[in-house]
Amino acid sequence: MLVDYSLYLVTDSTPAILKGHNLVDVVEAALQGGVTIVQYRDKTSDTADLIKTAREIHEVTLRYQVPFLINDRVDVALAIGAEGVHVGQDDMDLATVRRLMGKNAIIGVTASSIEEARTAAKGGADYLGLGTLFATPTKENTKSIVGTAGIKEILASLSAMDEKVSTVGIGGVNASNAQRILYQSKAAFKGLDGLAVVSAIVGADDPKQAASDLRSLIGRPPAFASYGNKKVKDLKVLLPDVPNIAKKVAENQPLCHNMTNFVVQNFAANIALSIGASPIMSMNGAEAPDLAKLGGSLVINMGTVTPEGLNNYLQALRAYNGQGGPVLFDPVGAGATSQRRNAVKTLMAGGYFDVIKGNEGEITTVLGESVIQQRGVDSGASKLTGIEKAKMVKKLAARERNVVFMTGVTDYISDGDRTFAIKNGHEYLGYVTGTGCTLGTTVAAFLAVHREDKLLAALAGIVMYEIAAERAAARENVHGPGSFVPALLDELFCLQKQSFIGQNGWLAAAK
Ligand code: 3NM
Ligand code: MG
Repeated sequence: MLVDYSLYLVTDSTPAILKGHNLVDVVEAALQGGVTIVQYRDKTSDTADLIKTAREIHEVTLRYQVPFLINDRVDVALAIGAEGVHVGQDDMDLATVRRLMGKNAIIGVTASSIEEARTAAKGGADYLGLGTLFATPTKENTKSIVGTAGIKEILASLSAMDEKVSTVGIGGVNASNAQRILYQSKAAFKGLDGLAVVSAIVGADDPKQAASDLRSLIGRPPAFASYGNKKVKDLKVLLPDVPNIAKKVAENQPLCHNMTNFVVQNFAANIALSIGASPIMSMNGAEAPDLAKLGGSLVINMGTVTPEGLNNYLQALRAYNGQGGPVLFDPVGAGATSQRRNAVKTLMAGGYFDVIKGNEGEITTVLGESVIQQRGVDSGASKLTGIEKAKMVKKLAARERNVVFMTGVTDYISDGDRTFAIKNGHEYLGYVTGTGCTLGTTVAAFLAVHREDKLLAALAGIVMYEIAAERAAARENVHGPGSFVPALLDELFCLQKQSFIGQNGWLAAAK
C-alpha cells in the first residue's frame, strides 16, 4: 500500500495537552488541516474506553481516507479493524505483530539507534519512527535524544540496506523546526518521508490551522536553503571573486546584527564599519524579528553567555531562519564550562546556523568529540594535525549541512564537500582580544551580500580580514598589538575598494 507519511499525527489524551478539547474533534480538525496518517496513542485508558474512542476516530479517518494506526495495542487494532499498529522497542515483537495483523497491515516501529532501525527494517516494518529528535515534555522517559545528526546516521545506514522502509522523525517537532529537520537530516541518501507530531497539533489552540501550517512548511524547503547551492570547486575560479565580494559589502552596506560578548562590542562595530557594513549591536531577541526583515545577517557569539542571553539568541536565531537571513555561530569557549556546553546543545537544537566558526577546542566541542578541557576561551594546546582539522570541519559541515571553519595559524574551512586551508594572517592577531570574534562579524557581512555560495562568502571574508592583518603588521609604524589595532581598521577600510594580495600569497588547498 502506498502510504503518505509526510504529516503524521500521533494523538495524546492527557488533559495538559488536550486542554479541554475533544480528541475526536481535534483529529478531524487536524485532518482538515492536512495530516496524512493518524495514530491513536493512549497509555492509560481502560481497554473498553480505548476501543470506543478508537472506533470514533476511525469513522473520521475513513471519511478522510487516511490510514489509522493504534499505538502498542494489537488487540484494539484488531477489534476495530484499524489499518495498522505502531510498536515501541518494549512492546510486542514485530514478527508476532505481523502474524496477528496480517501482511497488508501498516506496521511501524520506534527506533533510536542504527541497530534498532536495521533490525526493524529486516523484520519487515513498513515504517520507522526515528527519535527522539528533541527533548519533549510529551514523552519524558525517552531513551535518547538523537537530534538531526543521529537521524542522519540512521538514514545513511538504512540506505545501504536492501530492505526498503519509510521513516518519520518524532520528538519536539513543531512549526519552527519542521523544515530544518527535513533539510538537515537529508544528505546524498533519501531523507525522512515525514514528521510525526503530537503536541504541536493536539495541544494547539487551533489544531486545523496548526496542521495546515505544518503541512505547508513541510512542502517547501526552508528559507535558508534557497541559496548556497552554487558550488564551484576549483580554487582558481573561486579566488578571483574574493575582491568582488568585498566590494559588494562596501556597496550594499548590509546590516550586520551582532549579538556578541561585551568584551568586543565596540571593536566589532568598528570592524563592521571599516569593511563597509552597517553594524547593529542588539542583544534583545524581541527586536530580532524586525531586524531580520532588513536583509542582513546575524552573529551569535556566546562569549559572555547568560541564561537570559541564551533565550535572546534563540529568539533571534528563529527570526533569521524564518527570513532566510544568514546566521553565523561563534561558540566562544564552548568546552570551558558545562553552562557553555549546554548552551551549544540548546542553540544547535534550536535553529540552523549557516556558518559555524571556532578554534580547535570549540569546533571539537561542537562536534561532540572534545578531549580538550578548554582553559578560558582560548583554544588550548593543539592536539590535531592539519589533516585531522580538515577532516573535522568537513565532518561537522556535512553533519549540519552548512559551512564550518576552524581558526588557527592555518584556518580550515569546509561545506562538507569542498575543504580548503587558508594560510593568511599575522601573529599579532593572537595578541589582541576579539580578533576572532570580529572575523566572525566580517564573515557574517560577506554572507549577507553573497548568498549564492556560502563557502565562498566565508572564504572571502576570512581572506580579506587576514590579508588586512598582514598589511597592517607590515606598516612601518606598527610595533606590536597596540599599534596594530588601528592599522588593521585602516587596512580593512582601504581594502574595501581595491583588489588585494597577501604577504603569504593566496591560499593553499587542503587534502
Ligand atoms: N515517541 P511531541 S517522542 C510519542 O522518541 C513519542 O519515540 C517519541 O511528542 C520517541 O510531538 C514522542 O509533542 C512524543 O514532542 C512526541
Ligand atoms: Mg509503545
